[in-house]
Amino acid sequence: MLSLGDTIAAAATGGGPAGLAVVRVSGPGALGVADAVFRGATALSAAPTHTLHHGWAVAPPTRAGPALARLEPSAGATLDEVVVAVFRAPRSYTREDVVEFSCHGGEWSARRLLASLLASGARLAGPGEFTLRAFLNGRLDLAQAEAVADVIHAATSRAHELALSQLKGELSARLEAIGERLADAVAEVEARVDFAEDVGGIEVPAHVVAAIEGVDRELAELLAASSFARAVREGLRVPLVGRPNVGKSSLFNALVGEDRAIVAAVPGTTRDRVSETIDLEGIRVTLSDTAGLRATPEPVEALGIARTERAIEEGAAVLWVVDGSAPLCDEDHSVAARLKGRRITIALNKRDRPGVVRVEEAQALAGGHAPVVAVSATRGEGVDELRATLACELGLESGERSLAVAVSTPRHIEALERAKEALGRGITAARAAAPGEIVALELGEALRAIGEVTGRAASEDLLERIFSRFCIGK
Ligand SMILES: Nc1nc2c(ncn2[C@@H]2O[C@H](COP(=O)(O)OP(=O)(O)OP(=O)(O)O)[C@@H](O)[C@H]2O)c(=O)[nH]1
Ligand SMILES: [Mg+2]
Repeated sequence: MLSLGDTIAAAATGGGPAGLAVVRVSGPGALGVADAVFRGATALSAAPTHTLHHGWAVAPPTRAGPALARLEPSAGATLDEVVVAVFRAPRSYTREDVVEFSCHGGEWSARRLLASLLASGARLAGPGEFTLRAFLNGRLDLAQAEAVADVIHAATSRAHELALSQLKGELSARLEAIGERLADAVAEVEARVDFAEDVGGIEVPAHVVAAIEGVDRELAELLAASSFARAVREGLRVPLVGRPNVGKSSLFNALVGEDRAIVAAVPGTTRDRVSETIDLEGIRVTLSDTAGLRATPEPVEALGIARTERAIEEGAAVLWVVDGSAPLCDEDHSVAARLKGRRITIALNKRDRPGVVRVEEAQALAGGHAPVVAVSATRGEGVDELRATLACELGLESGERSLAVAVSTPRHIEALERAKEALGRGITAARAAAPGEIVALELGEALRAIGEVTGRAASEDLLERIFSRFCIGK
């Protein structure tokens, strides 16, 4: 997969109807391949970098056998009117020669253009291969390359902000700085070890231990902020739960602002889980309406309830809907038992009717700590306040929290946790006056783990795993 010698091509845009589509070619043969299909005022191979050329794309002489050739446009047939951008190495996305064809969007133009470029000698790019080349050629480091996919997939403003900051290299710069300090510490310890070889090992001096502890604190800070950053990147799941007929589906519809779930006066209406995404403080929260929790002999309802239980397990928190207009019953208490240990926000519903359940009572039901918001799902009253309370309970309310340098990817979090563990062992060893060799060994491991994030220490295997998750054309 890590071949750089050949020329790759792929559509960089999706296939739907659109004004434009872009087909990208990269590699040493990019200009030649492009010239085989481009008819304009100048040959692209004679064009300077960063120039635009207008012309026509035409089918090249086909290399396919006669059977295939019949299906393809004959040589010289016009494919589309195009604008071509030329980027010469190293001033391009991949640092190779790159040619980008802008053709008309829709089903056919890009597809035929790509087929023609492949027939002229390009190879179809693998998933993420343009970005992989940008990484291998040193234009981006690994964390930045991964941010490309995050920018593309960002579904909220904050997820986008986070991805852009990583793309700009802010996380990388911080980790490089941390890595350098650690490398200095390793070098100092190793120098002393070498010097003292004959004496039989040395202890690590106090100022080096202090430096290592400083790095450890920085990693701790990054990791502490990572769960919020991860929520920003991936979104959170919150199921609406409660006994049947309390108004879960009604409240779900009110929260998503759409009549998505079926509402009926019959208890046990909802069986399948219905999910919808809302934007809460710039973070994607997937709400799901679930089957009301109760003991039931009905097999289909029981299947629905099993799904509810799974949703409770998977959720970052639960929104517990309680009917405030009817006395609490055994079913409410068994719901309470099932929600033990979960983060809960209570919606005390049907506040348009005479209240029977007091706020304190509802709170006591959930163990005393959960916030309670009185709402009327059918009238849409209290729903904004409920949204705000839920955001607060999920720890999302801090609009000012900086995402400038944040670790949000599970791979990065895992690597930095490993780095921190190794550092912890190194610090313990240093404090216990263990020989410098042992401390250096642990520090080296921490350094390697940090290097996995930026790609300084990335194996081919790791790269394959990362880039195979990209789509073709990126
Ligand atoms: N007065 C009043 N009625 C409500 C309110 N919310 C829901 N209801 C009524 O309560 C009944 C049940 O509502 P649903 O939203 O289907 O309740 P559910 O919790 O999803 O019920 P299951 O799916 O059976 O578990 C319906 O008749 C709703 O119109 C409310 O805020 N005020
Ligand atoms: Mg329902």
